[in-house]
Amino acid sequence: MAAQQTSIERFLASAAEAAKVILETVQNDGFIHVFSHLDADGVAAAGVMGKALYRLDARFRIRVTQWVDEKIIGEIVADKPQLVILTDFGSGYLDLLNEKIPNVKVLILDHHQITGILANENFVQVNPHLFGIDGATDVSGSGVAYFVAKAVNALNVDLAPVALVGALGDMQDRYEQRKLCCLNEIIVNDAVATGLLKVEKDLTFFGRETRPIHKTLATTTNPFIPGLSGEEDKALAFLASLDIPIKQGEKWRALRDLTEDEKRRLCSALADHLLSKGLHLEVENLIGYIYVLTKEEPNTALRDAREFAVVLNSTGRMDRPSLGIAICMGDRGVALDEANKILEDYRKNISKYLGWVMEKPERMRELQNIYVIYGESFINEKIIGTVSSIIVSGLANSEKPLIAFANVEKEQAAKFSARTTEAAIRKGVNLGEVMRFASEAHGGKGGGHNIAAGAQVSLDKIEDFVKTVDELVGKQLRGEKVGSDSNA
Ligand SMILES: [Mn+2]
Repeated sequence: MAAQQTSIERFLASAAEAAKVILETVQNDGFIHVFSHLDADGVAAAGVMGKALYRLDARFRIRVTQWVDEKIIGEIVADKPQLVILTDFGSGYLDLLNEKIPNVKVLILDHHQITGILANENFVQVNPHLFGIDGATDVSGSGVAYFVAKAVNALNVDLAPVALVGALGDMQDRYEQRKLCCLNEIIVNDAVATGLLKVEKDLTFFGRETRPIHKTLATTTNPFIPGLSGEEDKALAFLASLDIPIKQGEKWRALRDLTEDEKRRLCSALADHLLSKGLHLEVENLIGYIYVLTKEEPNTALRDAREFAVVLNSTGRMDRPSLGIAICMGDRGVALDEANKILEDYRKNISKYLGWVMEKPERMRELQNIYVIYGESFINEKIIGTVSSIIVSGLANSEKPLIAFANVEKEQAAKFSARTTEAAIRKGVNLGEVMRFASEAHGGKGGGHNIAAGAQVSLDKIEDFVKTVDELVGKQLRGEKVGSDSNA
């Protein structure tokens, strides 16, 4: 899967071209509008671009939204910017951008699948897919922004850790042992070379820096551990049986605090436990690459790049992306305290939603080829993607993708989020295509990656859309192509 050197070189050349546009705009004292996606990767991308522009003493503003539409573009145009920079989205909206802002310089720094044609000399698009590099695994939106920032000024190499946080937020660690590869690996090497990152191999359970070890075990869904996942008391008993103390004095111990010997015992006991449940998982599957931000305080969420990503994601999803951006730009203190509170609220919301979904069977229905969560007016449309990701990782039939929707009353629309597993992708599922074709068939819009995608349709089209998605996934599972690719 590794890209050829030449594609990487061509990608970097296009990043340099975008950097030139930024430098020219700043030289002419142009006003720049940065416009980014609200997930962890988008917030990280906005932070990378924001810091690069700040260092240039540029006049700019940053705005973060969940999607691109006519109304938002109208507001941006009304700001009269000399340059619009879209990060972590844009490639799915080329036609719309061309129609609505044809006469302004636009940079599209994205890694999503490209739809439409770039036929405007004011537009520069930097996207790995243009060079045969997989944007789902090999570089994220913040990574694309990073390569542009680095081409603007080599000093911006210190933003490499933030770019990796974005990649991990987009779950790009899908190579063996959860390694980041290809363009992401170049960023890893930059971060290591500047002394800002240390790469270790360890148990990859989430919460390594901040979460009490029994909670880490109980909240693990990747892999899902029957008898431990979701069961804190059993996780406590499990650790007690291994003579692993859960506290050091008054302080809870996190995974990072365990000795090598304790980790070895934990690993082999987990392997035995999984085997006893009929899951043939090698211990190696529990071990993987850990990305440690060496300049961050130990036992804080920013120290572990995967935990950092969750902090950013929560600020975006809870309508406080400026906090996440400030942290990416180097702010700690008040911004970080505030972000930690937001993270708490975010977690409470997620567990409320998970409980709600599981409470009644009609809230999650199983169709022939997919599962559907009817979030309707209960689940916040900004959080439904996270809820879907958590639920899909615990599904018994992992070849069936999951789609979930929430109603956005003021737009009379339903927002769908679709998630699936590697197993389904190996069988031919591509949710980006499914969401795009199914939504277009019912007057909406959609797209994304093979493993995670989204769409929007009007409220009266929900059932028709769900039916089409079920059919299209069925087609893909049978190895048939979906839709015509006329506008790709
Ligand atoms: Mn992204």
